[in-house]
Amino acid sequence: MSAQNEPVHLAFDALVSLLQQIFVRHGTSAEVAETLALNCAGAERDGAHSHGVFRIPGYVSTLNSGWVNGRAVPVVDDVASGFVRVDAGGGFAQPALAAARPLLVEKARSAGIAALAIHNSHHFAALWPDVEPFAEEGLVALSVVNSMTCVVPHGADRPLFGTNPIAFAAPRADGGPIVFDLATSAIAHGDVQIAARKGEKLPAGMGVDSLGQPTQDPKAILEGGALLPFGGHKGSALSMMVELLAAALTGGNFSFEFDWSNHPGAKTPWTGQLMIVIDPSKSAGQPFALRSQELVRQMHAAGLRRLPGDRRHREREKSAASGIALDAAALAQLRELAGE
Ligand code: NDP
Ligand code: PYC
Repeated sequence: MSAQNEPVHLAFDALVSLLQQIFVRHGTSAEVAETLALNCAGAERDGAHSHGVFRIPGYVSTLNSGWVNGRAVPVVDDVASGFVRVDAGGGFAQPALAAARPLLVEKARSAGIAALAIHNSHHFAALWPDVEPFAEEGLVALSVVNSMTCVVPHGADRPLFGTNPIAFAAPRADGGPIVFDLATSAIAHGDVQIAARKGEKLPAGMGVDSLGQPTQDPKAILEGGALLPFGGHKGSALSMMVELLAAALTGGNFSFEFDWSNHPGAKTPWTGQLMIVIDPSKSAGQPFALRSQELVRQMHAAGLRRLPGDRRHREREKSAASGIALDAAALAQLRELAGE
């Protein structure tokens, strides 16, 4: 390994503060910088590399392009007993979620279920950080967000859908919440970019080239090609559902509806996000957290070694013990972007 790429270990707080500096320097408010820095550093800490510091140059080029409003103040609307709407003002989705969160939780706890519809928002991050905290306070949360056209619907000829992730979190009695977060494309766009950068081939079945022919070359996918949904018609149906819930239901753009061509450097999809939060204390029978624990127990008894989220939490523990490992070149780039 070259000295340039030797890992440097950084404390979580140090990484957050470096990222905050970058966001503020490139035009966000202090509040937005804090929210995005915590999100991105949390992804890096958990080994969610496709949405960790790898994304920072994309955030910066987007902010510099004027495509996103880094100082937007979200407007929260209490529209019904179980429904909250937020206009993110052309800013990021995470500050909009933060602004609406107290009202959303209050509604979920009183009605048993509540939905949050965010529109006019940009989501450029992993989705699990949006749902996991709800489960940590005993609630069940499901969220979907759409992105940018790069996925060919199953049976179609050209890309239309985004990579459209679905994230879910539920409490359990004995241990951290059960969390999964997955793109409905066969692979996240971020991972294709990382493979292209490393010169690695992709597994078969992830995407097609500009002629619609199957390819394992990430560059062919990025340069005029497209991704496929995971699981054929099944993933495609889920991706369609995400477009409906995250865009049609919220008032946001479908993945194919925005045009960023006048903003060179823009990378963040301008779409929408839906969050559904359920208070399981309203359900019948044994407490939900005991039932979810029983399910996990049976899965382990059936031979399962790895639950979704296990790898991330192991990475989190490693980062807490020895710091977040960044390669020296990536850290140097962050310092430069921070103006250090
Ligand atoms: P992965 O395929 O890596 O993982 C999907 C889920 O499956 C995770 O919860 C993961 O847990 C779990 N998992 C993976 N392998 C196993 C296994 N062998 N056994 C059990 N569980 C497993 O994620 P994707 O590539 O689909 O998505 C990556 C990220 O990209 C997500 O965070 C997603 O939100 C983000 N994304 C964001 C978009 C946006 O518009 N903002 C668009 C598309 C994607 P673990 O994490 O513990 O490995
Ligand atoms: O990795 O597919 C992706 C993605 C799209 C927008 C943010 N991440």
